[in-house]
Amino acid sequence: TAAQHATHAEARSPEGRRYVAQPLVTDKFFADPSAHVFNGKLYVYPSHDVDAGIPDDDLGNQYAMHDYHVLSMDRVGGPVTVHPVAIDVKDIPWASKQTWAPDAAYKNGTYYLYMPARDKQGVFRIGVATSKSPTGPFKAEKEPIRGSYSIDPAVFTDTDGASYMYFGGIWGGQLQRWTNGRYDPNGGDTDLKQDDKPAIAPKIARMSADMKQFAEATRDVIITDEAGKPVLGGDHDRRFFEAAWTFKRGGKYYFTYSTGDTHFLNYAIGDSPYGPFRYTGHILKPVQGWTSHHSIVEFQGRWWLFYHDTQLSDKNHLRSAKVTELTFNTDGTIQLIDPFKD
Ligand code: FUB
Repeated sequence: TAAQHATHAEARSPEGRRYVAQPLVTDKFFADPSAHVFNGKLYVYPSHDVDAGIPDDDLGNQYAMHDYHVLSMDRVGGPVTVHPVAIDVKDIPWASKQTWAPDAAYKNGTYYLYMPARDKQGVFRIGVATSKSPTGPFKAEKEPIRGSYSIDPAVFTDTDGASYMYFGGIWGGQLQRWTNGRYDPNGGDTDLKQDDKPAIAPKIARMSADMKQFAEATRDVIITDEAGKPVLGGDHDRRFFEAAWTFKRGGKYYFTYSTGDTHFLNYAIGDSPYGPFRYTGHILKPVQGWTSHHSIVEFQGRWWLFYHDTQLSDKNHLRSAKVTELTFNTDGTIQLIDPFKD
């Protein structure tokens, strides 16, 4: 109603600041929104946040999600449809818990949902499920993607039709435990604690023709500084933490990500889907809540940043997806967004 709308527009953060955007959905919590345009309609594949009563810790145990819903809309700012459960962790044979940030892709009449979760041993893996509908229900493969690990899959399809998965996340996402190519349970809870060495790199692998496996060994995605040197582990304002998302514009590849403990969304630009990507700037200043996780999509001639915050709960693990317009400068750089108006 108009009255509710006015209330939202005037809503203020605990610090008394007003928000640039309002939650897309108010009766459920959705985070990590991965937006895609399929058949002229906008679909969002988010995490479905729930309160499991688990206190906050650095490993993210409070993010105890167990199913996914798809959101859809005909235009940004129009009504948002929340579709029924698309898949539940009990229907993912290899997974045990924590269905974290997903992504989706389409190829040859099939929709693919990519889902990170802990396997029965507690190790994060990435699996895929398929459907003939963009909103599911999705049917999971029996095993996770061979060679997959860690969290936050983001599948980018290039203009030549090749698809690539970017993935990884440090701290609770366990990427720091994979530095030798296999899982080291003693590999630490945060990062490598080598602040003067190159930061832990996110990963990329080209997808197989059936979109269900990696077609090659995973490679590091290198983010460089202005001198072309890898960003260092101690550079927490610029180094990769989680939430990879890649898009292409003007012939350039934009690798975007969250810096985690410094709460920025950043972008880095490259000439190939594999990188290297040169750090270029922040996209979004810190939102309310610890995590920041997003997607960027062109829809109906404009560019949109889907992101989340904790406006409705003020709890780190109960987040609301939002959308705001993203503006490019003529040189291809992105105008920094403040999630607050004042
Ligand atoms: O939603 C759970 C985790 O929190 C995601 O996988 C991370 O990117 C962070 O948003």
